[in-house]
Amino acid sequence: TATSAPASSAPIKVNSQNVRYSESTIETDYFYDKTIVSVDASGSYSAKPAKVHYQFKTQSNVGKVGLMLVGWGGNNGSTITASVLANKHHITWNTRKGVQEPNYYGSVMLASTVKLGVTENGENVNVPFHDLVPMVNPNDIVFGGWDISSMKLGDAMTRAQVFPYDLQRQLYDLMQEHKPLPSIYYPDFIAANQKDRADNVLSGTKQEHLEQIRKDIRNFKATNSLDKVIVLWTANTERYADIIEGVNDNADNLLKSISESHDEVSPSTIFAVASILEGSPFINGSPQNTLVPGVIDLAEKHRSFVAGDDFKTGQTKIKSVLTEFLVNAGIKPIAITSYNHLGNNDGYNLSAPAQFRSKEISKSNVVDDMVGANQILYKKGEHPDHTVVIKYVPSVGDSKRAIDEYVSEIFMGGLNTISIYNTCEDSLLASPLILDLFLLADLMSRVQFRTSSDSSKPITEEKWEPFHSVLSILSYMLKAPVVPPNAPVVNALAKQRAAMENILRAFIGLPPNNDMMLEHCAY
Ligand code: NAI
Ligand code: DG6
Repeated sequence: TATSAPASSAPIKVNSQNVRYSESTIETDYFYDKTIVSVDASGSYSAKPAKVHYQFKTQSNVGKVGLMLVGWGGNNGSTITASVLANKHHITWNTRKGVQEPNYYGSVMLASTVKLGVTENGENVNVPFHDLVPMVNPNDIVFGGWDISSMKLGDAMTRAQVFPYDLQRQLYDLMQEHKPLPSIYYPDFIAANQKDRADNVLSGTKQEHLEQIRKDIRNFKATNSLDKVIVLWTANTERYADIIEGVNDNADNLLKSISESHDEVSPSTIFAVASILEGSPFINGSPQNTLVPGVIDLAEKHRSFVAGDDFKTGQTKIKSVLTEFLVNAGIKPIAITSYNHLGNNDGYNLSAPAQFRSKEISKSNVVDDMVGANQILYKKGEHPDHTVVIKYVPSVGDSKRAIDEYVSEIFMGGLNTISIYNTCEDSLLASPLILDLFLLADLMSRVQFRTSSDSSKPITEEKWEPFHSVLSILSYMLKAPVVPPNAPVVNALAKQRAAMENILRAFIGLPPNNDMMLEHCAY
């Protein structure tokens, strides 16, 4: 069958004594450069360059990987499944402008490139991002998942009203072969207006729910002969769970609370716990605090992977670019006012105050790192005014409208106002992020490292370690990145992309990319 595989360059082989290839692994010696700074009593800085020796080992055999979506029958869930099927079967469709080909636009891994290096003549050589290291071909992903709505995926795609009719028509039968598994429904956590959808729900206690979800993951893995399953929450936004001492503050208390069906344990937290216990990476694409301290603690204990929160699609992505530009240009944003309205089921759910509040929180802290890094423009603790408004307007459907105003203080007390109006199909921005999150989570579960604090001495540590359970490398795709304890949160988009790029380069023994272009500085 013809497929629309993501564009690929020739395989990349690194010629270096620091890189060793075997049939199933890529092993590298890597020297991580950093600058250690200390401040003395008089406030003077002392900066000292330092090198840390790492060894990375990447499993190059990707195996067969499944993706289980919670909220499979929603707009994002049905759209990403349909898109991969369209690419896999190379389904084209007629539009008023002509024939449209399927593609993976909007996925950093599948539709963007990175500079691999330069030719002898100093010309840049760019390669597809996903060619840096072995990654799953998206067309090979096996999809599964759960939904509180029993609708089969063909009908769910029709309900979503995202794709044009000619594409829906061709995908319908393929999609209709899939039906979401029954899911966990605690009405207190999502908007009351979702009640009519909930016709596919598990009965029983929270402990029984946990066991059923674990069983579903195991069955899915066995039935499809998978090497790994990744679970991703793209179900409705829940209200925040209260963090209560003795309830969800550590792993043991959380497991006990589940066994007692405690009210503050949300459906998404049960999915996270089930995934951790099954060794499946879990990603939270919604804003609520699914990854309560007890979940992080459990993931650390099981050396399982988690990431979150909330897909970063349009408005916030622009915010994390524009604010970085303004602040790094020495311009001081003093007010960021963001409105958006949308008419899909996500918007309907967010029209309830508790669910809106979760989204308001995840959308509100997205410029903190940029503001906090410039002590010339902002005093300690000072922030621009930041307002977030979301309204439900059914008639616009999935076509979200975002309106933003940035007011900044410029030279000598002047003011600069930038206004942005952005229209986009919400699910077509979010769905490719699901692939990026999946691809990177899978990759990170195939990498191990060991290190020494003194690069002048050989690494004596025998044992290979996985990365920390909280995958902050996924931050580029997430509005409110959860990071390992004590790690700083980075929201600035360019930094997040550079981190992804340079970490992947490290896995194949290449230095971080920079644009110094020293090869062009001589006459
Ligand atoms: P949607 O409302 O179309 O789909 C959500 C699906 O989840 C529905 O089919 C619903 O029946 C199901 N569901 C609700 N509770 C469930 C549970 N406990 N278990 C299983 N299924 C459950 O929403 P959409 O547009 O797909 O968005 C999904 C999530 O992604 C929302 O939380 C949204 O805020 C978040 N998000 C979406 C973005 C976008 O651009 N589309 C961007 C950022 C985040
Ligand atoms: C209204 O804000 C609906 C939301 O689910 C957004 O579409 C989503 O959070 C995307 O937000 P942003 O800021 O990344 O465009």
